[in-house]
Amino acid sequence: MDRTRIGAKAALDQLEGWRQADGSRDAIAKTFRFPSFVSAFAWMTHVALEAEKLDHHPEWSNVYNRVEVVLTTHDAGGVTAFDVALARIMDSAAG
Ligand code: H2B
Repeated sequence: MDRTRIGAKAALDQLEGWRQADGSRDAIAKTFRFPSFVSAFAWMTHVALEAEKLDHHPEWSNVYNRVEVVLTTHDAGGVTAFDVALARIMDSAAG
């Protein structure tokens, strides 16, 4: 996998439930909701370890049972295959 920019539109074509991030950045976003704070945080812990392995890290914030995620590749100035890969990890871990 390489950090060639593919852009949000190409990434969104390959994913379910993701959207263009707010603002003018080339980034994709998704809101994840869980049954509880503990399940949200457990998911974040799992994803954090996978992100570290991939050396690709999310922008995210958590409020109670909700996690707001934005993915982009800072080195490339936009969305790459790394963002699609991390999005898929997040989706499959969320069940
Ligand atoms: N994560 C994301 N989302 N974008 C990057 O460009 C990026 C990263 N770069 N994680 C990585 C780390 C880079 O800074 C290190 C040095 O590999």
